[in-house]
Amino acid sequence: MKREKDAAIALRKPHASDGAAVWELIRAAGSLDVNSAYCYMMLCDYFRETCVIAESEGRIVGFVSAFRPPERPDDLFVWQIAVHPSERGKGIATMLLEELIRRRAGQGGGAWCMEATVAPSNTASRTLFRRLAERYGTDCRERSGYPSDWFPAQSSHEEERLLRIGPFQT
Ligand code: 9YT
Repeated sequence: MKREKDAAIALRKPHASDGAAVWELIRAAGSLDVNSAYCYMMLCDYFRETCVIAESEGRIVGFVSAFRPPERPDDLFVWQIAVHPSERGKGIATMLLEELIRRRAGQGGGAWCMEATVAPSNTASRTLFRRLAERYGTDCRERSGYPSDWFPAQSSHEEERLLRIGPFQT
């Protein structure tokens, strides 16, 4: 049930100058690979059409980065989705993905799929994508993505399972 005191969530495209705040958000989110601040600046600048910022009272509380894979430009690869720990349970991650779907739908071009990789321990993301597929009446298939032994030994990184959600119709 929606809590009355919750401030409204506003969704928008990012600007390069949001990169540092996005970097802070990714660090706070806890379960994601923290890339460089420069990386987030570039995403916010060169990929702003496929990235979404969620704001509450002017504060960045959610972010999704995505891009169209150059060899399969109809599809959308969702790189990272993050919600600040203080803002969880409000459906912000779903709002971010639905905004991506809305934008993609506005671009036409027929059926397309969303892909993402998720570590086995990231049950929140896995549930998020599975529920999204259910709501849109489409599939969420999972297969091996990047095995843990492809990551540097000293990083002890979990495997990343590949989720493919779709097709979505534009
Ligand atoms: C959808 C999502 O957030 N995937 C995370 C992929 C990877 N573990 C990363 O970049 O943090």
